[in-house]
Amino acid sequence: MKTQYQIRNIVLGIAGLLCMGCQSQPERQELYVSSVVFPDTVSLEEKCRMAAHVIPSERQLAWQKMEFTCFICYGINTFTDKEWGTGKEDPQLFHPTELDARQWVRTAKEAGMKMILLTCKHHDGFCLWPSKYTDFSVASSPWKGGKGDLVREVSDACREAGLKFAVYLSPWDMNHPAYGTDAYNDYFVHQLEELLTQYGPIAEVWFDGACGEGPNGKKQVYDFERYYQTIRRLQPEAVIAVMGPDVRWVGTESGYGRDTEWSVIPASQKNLERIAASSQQERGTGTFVPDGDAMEKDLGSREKLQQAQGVIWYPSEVDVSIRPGWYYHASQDTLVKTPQKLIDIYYSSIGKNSLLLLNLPPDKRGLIHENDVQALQEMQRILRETFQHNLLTVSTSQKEKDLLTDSDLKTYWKPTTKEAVLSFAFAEEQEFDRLVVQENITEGQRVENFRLEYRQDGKWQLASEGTTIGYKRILRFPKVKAKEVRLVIQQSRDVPQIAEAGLYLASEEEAITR
Ligand code: FUL
Repeated sequence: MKTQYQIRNIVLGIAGLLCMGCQSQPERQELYVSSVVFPDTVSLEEKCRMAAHVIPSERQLAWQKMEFTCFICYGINTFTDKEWGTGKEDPQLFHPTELDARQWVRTAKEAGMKMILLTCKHHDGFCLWPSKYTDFSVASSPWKGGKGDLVREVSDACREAGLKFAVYLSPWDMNHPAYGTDAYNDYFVHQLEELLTQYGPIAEVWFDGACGEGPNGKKQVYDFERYYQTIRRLQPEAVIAVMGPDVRWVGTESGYGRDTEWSVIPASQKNLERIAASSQQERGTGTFVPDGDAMEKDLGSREKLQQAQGVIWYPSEVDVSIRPGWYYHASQDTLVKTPQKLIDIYYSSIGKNSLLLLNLPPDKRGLIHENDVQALQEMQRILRETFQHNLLTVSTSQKEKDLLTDSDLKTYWKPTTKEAVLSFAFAEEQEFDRLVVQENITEGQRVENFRLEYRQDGKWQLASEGTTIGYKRILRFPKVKAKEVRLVIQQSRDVPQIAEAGLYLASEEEAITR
């Protein structure tokens, strides 16, 4: 197995031209799209170097760049006031009176979210579109006289507003009589086919990890490989999340990601075999079925690499609800997360190399409740104020400033060694308490330890420090005032490529300092 590399040798001649900090000689580098299997005898240093050259697939990169996305949990549970249904509900219960998908999309868009993921079918099996393959759907409900199609309304509203659309289809189905038999896998694939062919481009397909019993008391063996093939065939640009090969569940529903978050993590022997077998058509991602413990604190450290026989690009998604529950409950109207809490979550997810998938559950009317809208608007207003002015744009370090503040991952600062110092000077003292930094992940994730220092009384002082950076890392620290600052890369798996950086002074309304 270990002889089959998914290596793409790429001559990065142009890299030297793109970046003023780079070595000027064209450099030959190996990049491994999505995964690499380590050779039999290889040192830890070499494993680290190889892991630092694993890069995301195009679909994973496009997904990561969205940063902030919206989850909509809506369905029969909304009307029964439950979190999980039974599959025995009367479809007549589904009866929104003022449903407005455009209000959902507007709310998400104004908050800066780039995609909406809709629970097209939850564990109860009730479908929000009129599926040909079951009556347990909106077609049997009084909503729009049984003529409604919520998947259509949400996907149309997304397209109109320029947001991406994504589908959550629960493999667990408490309603379908075939659940627990092979015939259910056919049913599930048929439903996927409906969703993936009738509603335009799909950016993400989300498979929940929950797997319980169906109506006949049996559990289902899901044919994930067949599901993945169906998605790749019909929507090749869609990432497959959670119980899928492209996007990893962060391991908690709290909204708080890891301080050290590697997008490159070891793959099990079984998955390495699958990857090796599927490398031709799928660059290694076609049949990777998640099987590790997503909740472990450490997933990708050097210690983990030491044990590993191969690694995969498998970035983290943080899913969390704006309320205690995933579904709307009137009793939780006063328990909507505050703007400050949402901002804390923002820093702890997007600010820690994860994508944030924030759930906004519409109510029985079919609207996102006023309290939720208000909390979200406030969150966005405060964050906008914090990040309106990148102080590095007024630094006198012209070369670095141009590379690091152009919002382009592919122009980056690259030193000649793994440990390096990036300095900035200001004409006058500046006050700041937030650092944003991004690696050029199009050539891999590399940084293992870094510090932000500022000069005071002729001495360098620590402002803050972190471990991984990855796509994006934001550090919060008590306000400092200085004319000189420097980013010190203390440890890296290969020569780092710092694509973007920013120093900011937080809005006082964040009311959080660390
Ligand atoms: C969980 C489910 O069981 C919840 O109901 C919800 O859908 C959440 C996003 O994932 O596994």
